[in-house]
Amino acid sequence: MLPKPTPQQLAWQEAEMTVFFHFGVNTFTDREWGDGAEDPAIFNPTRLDCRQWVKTAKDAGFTYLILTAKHHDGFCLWQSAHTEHSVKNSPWKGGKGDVVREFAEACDEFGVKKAFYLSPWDRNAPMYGDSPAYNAYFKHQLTELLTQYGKVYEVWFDGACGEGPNGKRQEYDWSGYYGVVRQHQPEALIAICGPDVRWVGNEDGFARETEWSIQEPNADHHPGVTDPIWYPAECDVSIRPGWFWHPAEDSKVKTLDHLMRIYYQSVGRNSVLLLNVPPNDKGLLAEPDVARLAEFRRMIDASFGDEHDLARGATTDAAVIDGNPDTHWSPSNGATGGSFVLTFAAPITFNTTLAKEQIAESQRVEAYTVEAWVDSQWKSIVSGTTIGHKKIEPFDAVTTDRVRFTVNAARATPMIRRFALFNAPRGERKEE
Ligand code: FUL
Repeated sequence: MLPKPTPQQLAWQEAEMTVFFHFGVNTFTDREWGDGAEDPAIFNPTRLDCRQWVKTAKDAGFTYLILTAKHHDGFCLWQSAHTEHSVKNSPWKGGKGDVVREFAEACDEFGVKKAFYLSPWDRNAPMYGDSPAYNAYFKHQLTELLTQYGKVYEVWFDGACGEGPNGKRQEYDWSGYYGVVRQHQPEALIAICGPDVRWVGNEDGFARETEWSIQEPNADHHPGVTDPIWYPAECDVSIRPGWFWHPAEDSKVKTLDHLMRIYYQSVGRNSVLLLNVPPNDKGLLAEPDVARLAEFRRMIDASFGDEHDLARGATTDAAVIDGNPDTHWSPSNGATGGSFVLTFAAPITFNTTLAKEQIAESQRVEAYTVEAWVDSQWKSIVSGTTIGHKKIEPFDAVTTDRVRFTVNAARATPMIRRFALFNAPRGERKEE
C-alpha cells in the first residue's frame, strides 16, 4: 500500500508557499543566535505592525505564516507565565504587549494560517540540560501557545541542540511534545523535528531533482512505525543572508532572479517553499523585502498564471488540461507506463513544462519524458524522474505543434493531474 498524505499535509502542499518571520531579541542585537543573557529592555519595536507583515505575505501568495515565538535565546514573544525572559520585562507596551497575539489576530483577520516556531534549544532556561525539568518547562510553553491563540496550523521544531549551562546535554522528549500538540491542536502539522513535514537538508531553498514524499520513517520522529510514510519536503531559506534582520543586510535582499531560481527548485521540485522575511527593529518588514516580495508574486504570475498555459489550447484525450483538480490521466489497463499527446492547431513556442500528480493518491512516477515533434520526428526535451505535487522543468524554447508526455516507470499506475506548457520570462537566467 502506497502511503498517502493526511488532509492537513495535502492542504499544506497545495499552499506551496509559506513564510517565516524571524523576530526577537536578535533583531535588536544584530546577532543570529542570542545567548539568553540579553537584557529584555532591548526589545522595543517602536512601530510593530503585524498586520503589515501578514498583508505583505498574503498579497505575495503566502498562506501559512510561521512566527519564531521563541528562538534559541529563550526570549518569549508572548506573556509566558514560565519565564522572566520575555516581552513582559521589556519596555514595549509597558511590558503588557504580546507579539504572538498581535500576529495571531492579524492572521485571523486576513484569513491566513498561523503557525509557531518554538526552539527546543533554550540558552536562557536554567534547567536546560536537566532533561525532565526542561521537558516539562517546554511542554508548558507549548501548551500556552496552543491554547491561547486559536487554531494553529503548524508547529516547527528546530533540530539545533546545544549543551546546557550545567554542561549537560538535553534529551528532548519528542513523543511527549507531539502528544501536547495532538492534544490541543490535533490538526496542526509538526514540522522538521516532527512526523509530518521533512527538512529538505539545506538552507538554500533547493530541493533535489528527485524528491520523494514517500520516505522511510525516522526513529525519533515516527517511533514504532516501520512501513514507508508520507513525509514531504520543505525548503527553508531566508530572503536575506541571515535569518534575523540586520541593518547591513537591507542592501542584501536576494534578487528576483535568485528568488525565481529558488521557486523553480523548491515548489517546482515537489517541495513547499518556506521563505523567511525578518521584520526589522521597528517591528516592520523592511521596504526592500516588501518590494521584492511583490515582484516575486508578479513574476510567478507572469510565468505560471493559468492564462499563460499554452497546453490549454491543445486537443487531447487526456484529462490533464481541463483545469479540474479532481480528474487525471492514467494509462489504460492499470499499466505503470504510457503516453498521451497534445496536438495544436498552430505551432506554439514554450520553454517550460509543469506536471502534477494526483498526490491525494500518493506519489508514483519514477521516470518521465516530454518530447516535441520537430522536423518530422520526436525530439526529447525533458527527461525527469519524480513529479509529485508539482514538477517544473525549464529548457531552451521549443516550437512545435505536437507534444508527447510519457511515463517510463512508476511505482503504481501513474495519475497525472495536470500537464502544462509555458513560455516563461527568464531573461538571461540559466537554470542549473
Ligand atoms: C536553524 C536555526 O539555528 C537558525 O537560527 C534558524 O532559526 C533556522 C531556520 O533554523 O536551525
